[in-house]
Amino acid sequence: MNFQISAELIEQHNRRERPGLMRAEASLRRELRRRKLNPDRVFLAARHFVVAVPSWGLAAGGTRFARFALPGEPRDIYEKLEDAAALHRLTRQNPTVSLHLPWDRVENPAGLRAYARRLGLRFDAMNSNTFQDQPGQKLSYKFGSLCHTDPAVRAQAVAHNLEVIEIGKKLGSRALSVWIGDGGNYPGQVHFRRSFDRYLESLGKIYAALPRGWRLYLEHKPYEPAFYFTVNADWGTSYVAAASLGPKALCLVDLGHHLPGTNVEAVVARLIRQGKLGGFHFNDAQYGDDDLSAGAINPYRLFLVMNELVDAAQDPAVKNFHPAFLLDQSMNLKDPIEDLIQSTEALHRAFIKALLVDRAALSRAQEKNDPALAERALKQAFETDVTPWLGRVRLENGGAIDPIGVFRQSGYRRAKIKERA
Ligand SMILES: [Mn+2]
Repeated sequence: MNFQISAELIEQHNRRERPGLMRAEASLRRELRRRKLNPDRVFLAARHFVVAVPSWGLAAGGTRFARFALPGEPRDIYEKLEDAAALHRLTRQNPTVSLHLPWDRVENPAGLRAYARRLGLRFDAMNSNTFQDQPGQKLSYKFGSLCHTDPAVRAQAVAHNLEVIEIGKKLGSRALSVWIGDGGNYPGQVHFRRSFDRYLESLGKIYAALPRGWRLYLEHKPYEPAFYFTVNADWGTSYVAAASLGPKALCLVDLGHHLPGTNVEAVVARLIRQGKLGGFHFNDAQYGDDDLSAGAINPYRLFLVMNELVDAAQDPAVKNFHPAFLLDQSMNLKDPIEDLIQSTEALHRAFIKALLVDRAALSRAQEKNDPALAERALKQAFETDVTPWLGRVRLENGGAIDPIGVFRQSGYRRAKIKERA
């Protein structure tokens, strides 16, 4: 029997933390009533918050420069699910895992699905990988994959995506995320229009193979690995591709995939307006695709994104709005489980704060061209300390009030270092 974090330890911790939490929560509820908000309604919405975990976020990351060994890290997808289950025991907010093929070798999808079910987990979107070569691969992706000039390379990349869909079907997944590194480093290297034609043609074949009820997420990124020109570099390109493919194709917004200064929340609003927002890869960044913990650098930006989502969810005019939430980060320094706890908490915090925005006051200020009062409506919500509800929601759902405290005391990583030696 592999080591697990016990329900007794969580309960023991929660008993100790509970009185202080309840006092803090009562004071938060009083403050919200004073602002004429209904605390019960906000709490109910806050309770249902969940976010999927990326399988690659459970082991040591750091793909750009170097990887440092993480003692006790999972060695295969089964051990990654074991760690995801430990995370979910603590938060009760991470019930699904997103796989990345072929990084995750899935030889027996039915067996893996049963194993996940026993751990209380399900599978989220599948991720294909045609941005690097795999051992034994016939044709190279050095000069591209879905957009390659050679039809044989494109066919190989399409076939990989179809295989990922097939495995995803057996795992109970309902979506495929496609990010490609196709592009070029030098002016003249790639024909802009024709490479995009090839992108659409290849995606069309993948789209045609989507099972009923599936969605195709297109993820854009401005640069890296292609520095001069990237085929799907921005939300506009991504939108054009999704719109020309059809209703099952949607745009995925990775918070780190924007040039410095981009107004990401406005990008989100634009995609919502077009009925094309598929979901998110949440993380934070100082420069580019840094893949840091969500909200680590700029929690206000995260709040402003959540604000757009809450605003859209409450607007009856908005259609086709079911954004998927996935974390996408690469752990280099922190323990991955602690990092994912912190990101989940940062998202939950931003989401609850967005629920506190006085939308009537904000709307009035906007109509009257009153930037001071409009900003105040946002800042009042953002500056409210909703910490008591983070713990309270976890407690209500059977998780830990202080997940990192329990994780440290459990000795989980120490046990895994021994088991996985
Ligand atoms: Mn991503």
